[in-house]
Amino acid sequence: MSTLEDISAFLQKGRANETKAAVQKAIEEGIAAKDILEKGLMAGMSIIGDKFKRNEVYVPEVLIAARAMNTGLEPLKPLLVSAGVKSKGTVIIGTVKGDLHDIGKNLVKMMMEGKGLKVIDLGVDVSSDRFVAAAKEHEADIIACSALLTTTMTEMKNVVEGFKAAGMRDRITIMVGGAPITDSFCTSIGADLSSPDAASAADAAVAVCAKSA
Ligand code: B1M
Repeated sequence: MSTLEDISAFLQKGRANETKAAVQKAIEEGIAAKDILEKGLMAGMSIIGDKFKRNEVYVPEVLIAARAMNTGLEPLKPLLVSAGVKSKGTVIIGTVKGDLHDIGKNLVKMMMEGKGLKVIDLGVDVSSDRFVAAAKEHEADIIACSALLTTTMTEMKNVVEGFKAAGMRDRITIMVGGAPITDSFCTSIGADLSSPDAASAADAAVAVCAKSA
């Protein structure tokens, strides 16, 4: 197996230290940072994402693979910056006000990062005002709102209204997701798109950023 294949395989097994060591080996072999990222780390994460979509792996496997990805990224980050690999776009993510569920939101964040997006995570219990302020500060392309409760999903409408009130609605794509969220709910509150799972959300976010590039 090549070193890039090793990186992908270790990441899929969630073996963080081996992933990092393989990344270091690839750097020493002179493999370009962009290739280590795309053909090693992101290739492995993409396989995990597809398996997750098909229910062939579950949340724990995805979480440990994501942890391996983050560990593997450590030696690569300075090289990526100096090599000028640009992020594909900026996403502000958070679980809406009143809602403390963050496992799904964290998975969406990890999948998005695995696809090369810059993700600013506001955490849980995030108000409309905080989404708007963060979007301004980071010049975001996408707002990604997660909700797990039928009592908090309505808060997503406030996020949409918050961007309208700030005069930013036409410049921002608002994505919504979480177990109770449907396409028709998304349409009814005036959000732009909804995704049923983390891997689809990451694919959709990349497509949005590619269109506006
Ligand atoms: Co809560 N809880 N919980 N809970 N909890 C649910 C959601 C519930 C369905 C359980 C039940 O009754 N069967 C129920 C909601 C009922 C409803 O509203 N219809 C419920 C309730 C009622 C509550 C409390 C009110 C309980 C109480 O206190 N009486 C309370 C509310 C607290 C609050 O938020 N204010 C509460 C608390 C908690 C814990 C703190 C104990 C814990 C959360 C811990 C944490 O997140 N750090 C918890 C948990 C763990 C759950 C269950 C068991 C699991 C949720 C989860 O993490 N699933 C859940 C029951 C269940 O789902 N079986 C339940 C795994 C996760 C990977 O899936 O988050 O759906 P999910 O994310 C998916 C997709 O939805 C999607 O991608 C992810 C991966 O593919 N997705 C997006 C998510 N966000 C997305 C965003 C996107 C796109 C896709 O784009 C932006």
